[in-house]
Amino acid sequence: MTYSIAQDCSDVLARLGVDPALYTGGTLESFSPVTGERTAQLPQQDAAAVTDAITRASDAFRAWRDVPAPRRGELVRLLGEELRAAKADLGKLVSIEAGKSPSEGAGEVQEMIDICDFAVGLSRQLYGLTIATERPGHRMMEQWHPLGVVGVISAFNFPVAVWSWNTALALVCGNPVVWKPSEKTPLTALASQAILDRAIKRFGEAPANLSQVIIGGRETGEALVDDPRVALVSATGSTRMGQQVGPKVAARFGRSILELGGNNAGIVCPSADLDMALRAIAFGAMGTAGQRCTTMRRLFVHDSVYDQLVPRLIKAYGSVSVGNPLTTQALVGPLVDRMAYDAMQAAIEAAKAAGGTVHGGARVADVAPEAAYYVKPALIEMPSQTGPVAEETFAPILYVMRFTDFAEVIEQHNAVGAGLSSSIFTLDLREAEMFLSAAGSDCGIANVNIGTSGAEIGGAFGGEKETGGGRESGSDAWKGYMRRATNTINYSRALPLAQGVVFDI
Ligand code: UN1
Repeated sequence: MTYSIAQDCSDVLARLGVDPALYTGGTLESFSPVTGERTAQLPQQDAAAVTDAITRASDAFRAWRDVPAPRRGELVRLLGEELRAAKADLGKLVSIEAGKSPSEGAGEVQEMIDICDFAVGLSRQLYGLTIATERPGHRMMEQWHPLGVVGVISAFNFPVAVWSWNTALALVCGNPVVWKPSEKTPLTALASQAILDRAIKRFGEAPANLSQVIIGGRETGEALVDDPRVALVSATGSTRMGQQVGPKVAARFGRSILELGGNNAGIVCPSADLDMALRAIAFGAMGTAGQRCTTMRRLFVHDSVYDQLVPRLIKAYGSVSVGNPLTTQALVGPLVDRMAYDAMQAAIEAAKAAGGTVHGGARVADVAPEAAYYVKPALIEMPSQTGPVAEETFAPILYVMRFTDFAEVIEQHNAVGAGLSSSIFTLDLREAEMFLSAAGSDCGIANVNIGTSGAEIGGAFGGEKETGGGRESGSDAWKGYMRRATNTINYSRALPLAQGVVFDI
């Protein structure tokens, strides 16, 4: 029997417990970037269905907010257990649907497990402060309360991890979730929901509709964004998408967490460990076929080490394996679709026109059917930061530039719209600390001697400027999913007013 990706996909979905009615006979066609073949036809929902889902979520909120946070944590602990059991299958589905290598597919599920562990601990640590008051016989404190319905809009490239960052935190914080996944990756969303449903069943005491998935087009996302009952919209995608979502949510005084574009850079200094830098840059720029928001897209190399490092990088680009992530050990899988391929080729042409020297970037046609888009990653030596270098192209293109002056390179580094991730390769303490200082990298993530991608869940994840300013995942990102109440309690028999104001009646 010949291998059929559609068959493989429906076998995995069956093992994950997804109801076939959810992915057959509908109008949303789902394709695997691995072969370009159709894998499913999903029934779609419309804006009215989203409104109904928000109504159900609002009911769930009223019950869930009263469940003690450590009990809510128990549900997330069970979700972590279910994810551990489903890791191989869900990882494979990520490979089928997003084209990731098996290791990266599994890594994405591991990220989901990690955030569950984090959130379980957090469920006993949703601390507020006790604050000294200026009045005798008074106590002042703050409490963190559940916020309300959380709307999650996620992108194709991390189809499930980003949902889990939001959902694990939202659930322990007392909030239900309505999720609109990318239309390119609906199957992993259905699978994640099925996994969570198993945890909810085992938990036994959760209100109905704590988590709902919306399969549908743009109008369903808009319905989430526009509905005032959605207290928080957490949206991952392009800066253009964020420019539309942010003002709409702000206009109704909702909260948003925006995780938008990145144009992440590395800086290689004279003292850098070049072997280490080479490997970090290779993974950062070529891994996941350049389709992480944290992918390294710009590289500044000091003039004194340029000729040692860049020829080796070009060689690595030439020899990196590109191919089917399901049937080969290739490190670089497919681009998500034809549009991504066209955007990559347009950027390469623009870079050439701006004086760039291009290595790689061509289509690799012999590894897959015509409808799949595999490319050799491109390394482009640029005379300066011009043309397409200032823009994020969601494909494996690394623009490489020389520098001589440290202060100037920091300026160049920060002279783009996005501000997500950044890294410096140096053994010089002054350079490293300067890069991490207030006058250094302007990004939400700044690393030393590691690449720009592959952040751990324990840190807050997100970036500044056109990246949108939101923070998800670790550290105190949970505060974005709760509302703070400041409480002052008078246990005296008098009523002193603050600031010494007198008002005797
Ligand atoms: C994304 O590309 O949207 O830091 C998220 C990383 C991953 C998450 C990327 N942990 O590369």
